[in-house]
Amino acid sequence: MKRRRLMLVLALVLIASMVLFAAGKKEAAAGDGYKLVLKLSHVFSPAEQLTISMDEVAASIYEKTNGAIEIQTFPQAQLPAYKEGVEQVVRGADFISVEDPSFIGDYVLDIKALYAPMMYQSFDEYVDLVRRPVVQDMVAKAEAQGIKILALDYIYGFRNLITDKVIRTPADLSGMKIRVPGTVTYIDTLTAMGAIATPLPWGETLSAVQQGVIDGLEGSEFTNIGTRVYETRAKNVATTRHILGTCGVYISTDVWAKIPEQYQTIIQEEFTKGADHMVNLLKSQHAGVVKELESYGVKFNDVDGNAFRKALAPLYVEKAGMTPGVFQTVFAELDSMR
Ligand code: X3X
Repeated sequence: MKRRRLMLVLALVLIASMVLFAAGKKEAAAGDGYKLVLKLSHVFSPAEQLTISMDEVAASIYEKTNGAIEIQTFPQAQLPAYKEGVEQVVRGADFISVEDPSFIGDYVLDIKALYAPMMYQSFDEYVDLVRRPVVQDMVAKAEAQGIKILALDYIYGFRNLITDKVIRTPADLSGMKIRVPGTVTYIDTLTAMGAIATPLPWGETLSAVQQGVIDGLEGSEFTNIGTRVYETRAKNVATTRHILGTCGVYISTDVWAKIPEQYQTIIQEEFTKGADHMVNLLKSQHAGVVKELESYGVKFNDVDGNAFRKALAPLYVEKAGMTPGVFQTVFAELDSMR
């Protein structure tokens, strides 16, 4: 008798907890009526992992917030991108800009010590560094400028020279017009390397190569394969690895502050997970992408790394407005990893 009574009580407790859980779920599903639509803009093409990752993160956030946070993604600069995209964030639009950190350099000068040439030997070093105090200080400075940084490590690969002739030394670049994204970091880097840095939006780049307006560009193997650079006359890749191509994810601090905390947590977690997934995926894919590019006639060659490092040395000096010693701090952190 006693046993039966115990079983009955247990069954009742189980039913009650299921009812409460369902009610709670329903409440979460119905939510509090909060709804926010954010437009996310970047310049990458549909076949590139950055685009795929942004779509995956947006879908996951939508699902985990029961539709409360809807991120509409716009690739290939369909919406304001590059500098103009970051300006939308600073203006407080319901907008997420996904650009490399050099586009934040106008607001946080110290970023020039993070997104600088020939700093990193691996993806992992950069992923580790962005979690260290010296970079978190930069993140805090960005927030003071109205830019909430949700991620910095959507890495799309080391950028190499992609040209119509073999490049091994800075002298080989003399007189060559090499396309770069339009920030001081890229312009200064390719100029120091010996080229005529030629800023162009990505959308105009491949036609400019084909028409001979420029002699080449610089980008990663993932860019090369994802946007079919290999179909142009620029079939020589000089493995300078001069910049680690990576994107950050930026939203207005004012917009961020209005988002309920439980949704902020989901958004942050999903963008963090998305970057981690993309880094691991691209690390595993790189060798195969190189082989595929070679099968399309792309030729890779080594370069005189010391000559390029010597040419780039003047760039590691703090410019006016940067925190004194910030380069040394970054170098010390990187040395501690090696
Ligand atoms: O701000 C994001 C990066 O600077 C984009 O670099 P870019 O303009 O060389 O484009 C890379 C391509 O993969 C885009 O499809």
